[in-house]
Amino acid sequence: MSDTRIHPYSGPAGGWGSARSLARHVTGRETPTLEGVRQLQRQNKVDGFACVSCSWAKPAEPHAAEFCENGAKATMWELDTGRADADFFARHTVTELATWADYDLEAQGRLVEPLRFDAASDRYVPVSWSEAFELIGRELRALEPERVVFYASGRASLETSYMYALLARLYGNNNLPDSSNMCHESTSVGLPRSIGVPVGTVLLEDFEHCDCILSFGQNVGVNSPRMLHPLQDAARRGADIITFNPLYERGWERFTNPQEPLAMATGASTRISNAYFPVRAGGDLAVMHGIAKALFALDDAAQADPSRERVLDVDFIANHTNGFDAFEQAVRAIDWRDIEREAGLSRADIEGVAAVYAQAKASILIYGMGLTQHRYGVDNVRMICNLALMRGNIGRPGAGICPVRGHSNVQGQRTVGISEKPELVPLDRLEAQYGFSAPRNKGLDTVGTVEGVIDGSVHAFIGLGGNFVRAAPETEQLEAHWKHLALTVQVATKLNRSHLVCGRTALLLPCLGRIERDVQRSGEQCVTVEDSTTCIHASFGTSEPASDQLLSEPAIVAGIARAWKPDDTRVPWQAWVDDYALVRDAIEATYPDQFRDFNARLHTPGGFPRPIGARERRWETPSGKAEFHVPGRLCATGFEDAEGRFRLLTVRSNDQFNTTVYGYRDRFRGIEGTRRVVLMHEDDIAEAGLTAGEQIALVADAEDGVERAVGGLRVVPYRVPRGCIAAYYPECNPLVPVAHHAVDSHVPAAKSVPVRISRRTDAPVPAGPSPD
Ligand SMILES: Nc1nc2c(c(=O)[nH]1)N[C@H]1C(S)=C(S)[C@@H](COP(=O)(O)OP(=O)(O)OC[C@H]3O[C@@H](n4cnc5c(=O)[nH]c(N)nc54)[C@H](O)[C@@H]3O)O[C@H]1N2
Ligand SMILES: Nc1nc2c(c(=O)[nH]1)N[C@H]1C(S)=C(S)[C@@H](COP(=O)(O)OP(=O)(O)OC[C@H]3O[C@@H](n4cnc5c(=O)[nH]c(N)nc54)[C@H](O)[C@@H]3O)O[C@H]1N2
Ligand SMILES: [Mo]
Repeated sequence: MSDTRIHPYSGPAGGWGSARSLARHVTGRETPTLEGVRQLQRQNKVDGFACVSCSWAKPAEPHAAEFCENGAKATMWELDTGRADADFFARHTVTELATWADYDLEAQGRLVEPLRFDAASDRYVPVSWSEAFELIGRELRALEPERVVFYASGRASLETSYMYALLARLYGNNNLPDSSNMCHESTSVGLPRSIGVPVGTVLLEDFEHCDCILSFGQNVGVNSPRMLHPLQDAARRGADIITFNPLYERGWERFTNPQEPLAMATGASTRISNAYFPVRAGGDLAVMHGIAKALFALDDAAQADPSRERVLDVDFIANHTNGFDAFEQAVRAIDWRDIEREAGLSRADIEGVAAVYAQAKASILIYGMGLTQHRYGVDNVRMICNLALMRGNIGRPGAGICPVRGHSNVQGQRTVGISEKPELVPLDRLEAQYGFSAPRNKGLDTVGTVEGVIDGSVHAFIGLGGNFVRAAPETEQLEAHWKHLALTVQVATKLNRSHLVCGRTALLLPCLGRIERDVQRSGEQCVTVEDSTTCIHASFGTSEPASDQLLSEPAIVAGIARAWKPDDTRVPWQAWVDDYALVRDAIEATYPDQFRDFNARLHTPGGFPRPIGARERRWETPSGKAEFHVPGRLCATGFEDAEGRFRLLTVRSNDQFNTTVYGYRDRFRGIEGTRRVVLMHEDDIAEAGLTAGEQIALVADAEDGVERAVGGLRVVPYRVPRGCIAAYYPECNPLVPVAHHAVDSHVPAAKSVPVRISRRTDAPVPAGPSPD
């Protein structure tokens, strides 16, 4: 392709760049322009739909346009006028489609009728819904329950998710991995151990009261752009915002609010971070230990001078926490030289951050995949908690921990029972409610599923959305073994790679998207989602469905359940499909404290918050206190540095939602026309004897005898710490060994994958425009 362009981007996040990028999507082929624009006005409004992109909080008083560039792209993508219909599938074999790029697959448009894979013709062919359900029911009855996996991507509503989890348990397993297993599971494991809750503690209003924000490993301008509004307000109030990220991500640098005409006209932008530190990938543990160490030193100095206030919140530590002494000893014993080396930052810089944090009255600590997707991602999360606990920054206005979640209802799915961990689900209550004995053994998570497919112990996979094969690690082996599955069922809106690796019986079931009108027997339905700040919102779709053959996700889950056990009366599946309010009543019965008066409170502007113990300084840990934790290490990668070994961080472009590639314009990073790049420090390029623009391969540096390589990547000089390189997800997933995952949480360690650079030319090259 000749239109590859690689050049630095100097604009802010937001601003005209986002307006132009959006205009392209509003006018693109895939877009029903008027309908798209009409729907955008309903996005994230009280009587509208909850955006299908990220899970950032939806304010009680929304902006006139409460959406961002990427939320708008997601809306347009779902309201696509293109159709991947029976004709399309008649024209292309599955083998051919499997060579297409992610972009080209989804760009065909919406899936519009149920399909079955026909091995003889190597094609997807239409099938009726009743036949599809019957096929699935027959297979499920024949399979051993332990061998079947029920995956969920984090978009499905609370109603669907509750039904789906119940189906898996009635069927007989807790094999309920979800996208969270590749994402914030380090949060779900780390936070309960430290502060007794699996979710963040801040509410949107806390941003109005904080005077300091520390952010680690999150890309706000791309992945949660609406969050730039509270950040901009905080910055304008004079709050200190300090960012740690190996890459200079534009959203944390500066922002022009597209909703402010004057700023748009003058090009004025607000600086977001007043200090930005390019930490080494995996170096945050060192940074946070350094901040803690500096806080101890500042506190020592304050103690020596009676006129000064203590830096540590000693009352809070005494009354609310456990394990402080061991933590203090461990931190004081660490040598600054080790901290500087591992962080790749200077002591003076880290002390400067500590001084700001020490003076702040209320601080928010934000983080994302840059902390969770590491071998020691759980330690990262718990170290964030340590910093908050030292200064009592939990459970008071303007302060708290803010993990920025991914999919628009990924947090909510966990809340209503999608979990492979039976101890996190009120099984006794489910048993009483539905008269069955729930399986008690631990189910498979994402890593367990990948391993199980490869070793043959998993026989069937049902996917409620998502693109598991593409999103998971160990791509090549996974795909090779996937074909041996007895049954694969994919519930989806658009065609993706996972649909093209078929089990012996393979079904592709098209569903309504959240923006579409969902009419059932009792009338128009709404669904609910939980945002990053634990607020629950109703979502009403009003757009005309892409096809009259689409079923809603609740109807598909119920259809599978009833086909598996036609005479079962334990669950009123049909009544639930007829009226989703009845599912909400059932959710409330299972979780009475979390979902009190669920149906009545749906319409609360800004959503209604679930009760979160840590917010009230109630610590639901075994000790009844918040726990300090000693990680015992300064580096989160889990591997040693070695000559020629790089830490590969896999990143998202500004033109994608996970494996959904909207286009080839990563505006903020100045990379256009291709995704086949590897971003490298210029000294590393020189030292490796490479030249900018050259195409190379990356090979995984794992000593398990498995060969993993990705080729055809163009070397791009980039501002990234030495020894770290960045490249796109999902193209680089073949490089991630399944065993390279976070301890305890099993999140694939996608932000520090050990790789080497190779000149071999036989490595598989990702589909999509080449960088020549
Ligand atoms: N438009 C859009 N929105 C999205 C998504 C999308 O793909 N597109 N995905 C959604 C989902 S499911 C999720 S989980 C979230 C993901 O949102 P994020 O949490 O922002 O995830 P990433 O973009 O993978 O990477 C986060 C950042 O971590 C940095 N980083 C990498 N390694 C390290 C490290 O060791 N330390 C530090 N401090 N930083 C590091 C990277 O440079 C990057 O800026 O966004 C959600 N929202
Ligand atoms: N190397 C590397 N790997 C990663 C990551 C990384 O940063 N680096 N990030 C990880 C993270 S954070 C996540 S969350 C996972 C994402 O993993 P997944 O959630 O499995 O993947 P998505 O790309 O979000 O799924 C996209 C597909 O969802 C379907 N879809 C869209 N809307 C709907 C809907 O309303 N209903 C249904 N049923 N289907 C729908 C469409 O068919 C679309 O093709 O990837 C993980 N993998
Ligand atoms: Mo995610």
